[in-house]
Amino acid sequence: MTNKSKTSSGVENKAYFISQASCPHGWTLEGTSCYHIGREELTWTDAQRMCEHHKNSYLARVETEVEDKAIQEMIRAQGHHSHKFWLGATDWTVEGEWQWEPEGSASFTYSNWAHHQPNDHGGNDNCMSMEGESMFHWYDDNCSNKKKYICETAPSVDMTTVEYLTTKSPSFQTDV
Ligand SMILES: [Ca+2]
Ligand SMILES: [Ca+2]
Ligand SMILES: [Ca+2]
Repeated sequence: MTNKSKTSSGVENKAYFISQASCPHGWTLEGTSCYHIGREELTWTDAQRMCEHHKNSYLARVETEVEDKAIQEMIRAQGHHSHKFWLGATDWTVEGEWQWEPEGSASFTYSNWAHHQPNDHGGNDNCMSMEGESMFHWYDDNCSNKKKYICETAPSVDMTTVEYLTTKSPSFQTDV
């Protein structure tokens, strides 16, 4: 954003507002969120708890294809492409109704399920995982299984205001 004001002496006062998003150390900025790959293998509930304990984050809510691709790219870049990761959705409340947890926190419009998933195998698949060996497609799986996981949190936004005066040369003082 640029804000211009002109004084009669031909001095121009310009102010620029620069906003810069940044993530905590060890987190990766992709688009409008910060992500962290939890490398130890935990149950879904323990993974969600671990995210909450770190930077007040939550298991990743993959709301758009752009976000999905960005997360996949980050996983590949960090060499974890052959692993499985818990994501933040469950159908714990109503079987077959998937939502990002905590319930109602984000709309569930985009999805990237693997073929024949979710299948609620054995009546016990209620948590969502992303599987690197299946081109990062989503599976419903037993929440008690242990997997790596992806945490997501909002970046901190620093606003910097840069202000300076410019003295204009006489030839430019002909503005109406
Ligand atoms: Ca998200
Ligand atoms: Ca289920
Ligand atoms: Ca399944």
